[in-house]
Amino acid sequence: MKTLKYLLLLVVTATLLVSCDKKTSKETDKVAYQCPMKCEGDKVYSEKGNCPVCEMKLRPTSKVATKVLSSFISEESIFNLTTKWNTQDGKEIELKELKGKTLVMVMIYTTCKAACPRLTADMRNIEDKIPADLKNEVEFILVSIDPVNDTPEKLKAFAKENFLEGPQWTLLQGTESGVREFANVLAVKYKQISPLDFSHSNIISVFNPGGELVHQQEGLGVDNKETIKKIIETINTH
Ligand SMILES: [Cu+2]
Repeated sequence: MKTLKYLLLLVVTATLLVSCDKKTSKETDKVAYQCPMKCEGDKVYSEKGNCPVCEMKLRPTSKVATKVLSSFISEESIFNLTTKWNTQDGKEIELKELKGKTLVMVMIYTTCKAACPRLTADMRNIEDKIPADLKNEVEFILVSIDPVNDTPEKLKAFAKENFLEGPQWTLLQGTESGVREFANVLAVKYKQISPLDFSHSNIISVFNPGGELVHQQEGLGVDNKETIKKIIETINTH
């Protein structure tokens, strides 16, 4: 009888130990959240929330691995535009091939002496400020408003001169109607005023990975804090 009691006690203790063990391993499996700007270095939080320093939404540290992209394209998406474009490397693409990354887009032309060099510098400046671990999630696209003159070769040379080298930079030559259609979506206005000169709006647009417009920055050399914040937010919610 005594032995049976001991045996029972042993079984109960063992069961308790096992369930205790389960609990601890479950807790270590929990997702940790971190500020995308790493305001507090590598500090992690166990709950969702906002960074107490910059107030940006905390993101799961294992986010990249769990990302699943849907094949859905909404009516507002630029991926519905079916015109063809040439990249600076002479590759023919459609906009929907850019799907999956947050897109930062601007319209320029390579012979511009006034605004475009500054707009290009603004793009570089934005790219510079994206945290290193998120750089892979963003693509920077310069669309020429002068598709007659801006051949892939000219775009390639322009990219080199302006330090737009690396896989995150894409320069596009379209067709005249394709460029006009794209400009209308961005509400960018442009007009040819002489063979090599255009007047144009100065707008940098941010699209989510589904190709929907989420933010625009207007002007030259403007404060890009809002734009950076929007880009990071977009990455973290997709
Ligand atoms: Cu210009």
